[in-house]
Amino acid sequence: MPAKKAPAKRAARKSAEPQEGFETRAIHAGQAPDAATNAVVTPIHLTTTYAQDGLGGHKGFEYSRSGNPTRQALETCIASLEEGARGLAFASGLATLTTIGMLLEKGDHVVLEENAYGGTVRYFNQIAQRFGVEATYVDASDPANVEKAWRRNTKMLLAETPTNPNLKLLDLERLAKITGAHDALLVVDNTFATPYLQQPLKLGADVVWHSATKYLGGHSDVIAGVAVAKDPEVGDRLKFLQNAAGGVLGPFDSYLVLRGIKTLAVRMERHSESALEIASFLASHPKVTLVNYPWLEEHPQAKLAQRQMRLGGGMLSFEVKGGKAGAVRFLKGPKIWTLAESLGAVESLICHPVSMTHGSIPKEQRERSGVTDGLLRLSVGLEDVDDLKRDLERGLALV
Ligand code: P1T
Repeated sequence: MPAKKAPAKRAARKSAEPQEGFETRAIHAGQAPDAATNAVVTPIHLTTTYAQDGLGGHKGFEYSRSGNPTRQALETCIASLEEGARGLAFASGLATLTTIGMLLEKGDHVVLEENAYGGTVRYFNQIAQRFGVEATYVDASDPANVEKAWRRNTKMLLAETPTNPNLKLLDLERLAKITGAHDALLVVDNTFATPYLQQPLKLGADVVWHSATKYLGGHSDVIAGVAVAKDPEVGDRLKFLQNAAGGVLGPFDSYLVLRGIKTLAVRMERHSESALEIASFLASHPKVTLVNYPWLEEHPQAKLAQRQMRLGGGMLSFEVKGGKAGAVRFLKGPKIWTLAESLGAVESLICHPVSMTHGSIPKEQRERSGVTDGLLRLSVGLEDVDDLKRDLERGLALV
């Protein structure tokens, strides 16, 4: 009957349209001009509450913990960039992780990549354990280690790739086969790569999350986190937890992350270009003993990097002669690079993971995962790359 066929035709035409490109979605997804004023920039809705049209009557928003239009714009945008069913924004990267952790129940077991951000490890070592969730840490770059650690009650595999701070890669397609076979969730921290360089959901992950404090925000001026679920059902469970546990991102901070995301693609191109140049410079320097950067040909997982990522990203780590003493001498040299925690913004930062970002991990666990006393981590910013190299040379001259 014609009346029934017409909608099917329309649907077919619609789905044949190509998806808009990443850069277009970064600028427009969830950010149509404001319905009330036609403002092109998404307004910052500071309201906590919304007028109701009588009992039970509201137009999508009732209280800003449950939903806020500025936060919703960010959540829609990040869901589009990661190509998942639902995006959610939280007060920090770790608030995102703890909310994802609430998908677990007492008696559950998780497997974690051992070379992960120190705060992720601390959460499972010191908090989740108190609620009856046990964690086993493995080198997940070899999927056989994940299989070995698997138990009857394992419900989640937490991956981070590239890892912080050793820039190790995990093969997400292979890990997704393992979690798929066991009906468990593959959760990926995509902070270092960003959706511009890597899309874990397309490689089989169930949930992807970020410290949006880093590249998504991009300017060292906001603490934030986001998660995207591939599947609407998992998205609904996370949405419930976001509201019930309450670690939401505020409207002004949501605006800052939205604004950062608009330039994500061009920033990641330049971060990656400069980081590759700096990694090559360090790799050929006589005072440097190790460089970890996935886009270097000599990186042991260079092939996987090229399959899984678009470019190498802006993070690298390295060691100089003399171990920790050498690193301490090096740190006295640079003037442009700032010694500071965090990463992923316009300015270049150096970090000594053992005394900063990974200080809360027990020494033995830290060393097993390659976080040595002499390791230095660089977040390559957007300054002139020749200035950055000259500045590193100032430190290397002191080693
Ligand atoms: O700091 P917060 O927004 O809560 O995000 C935590 C976090 C999660 N995942 C990764 C990969 C991270 O690097 C971080 C935070 N990292 C630093 C502060 C740092 O200097 O490594």
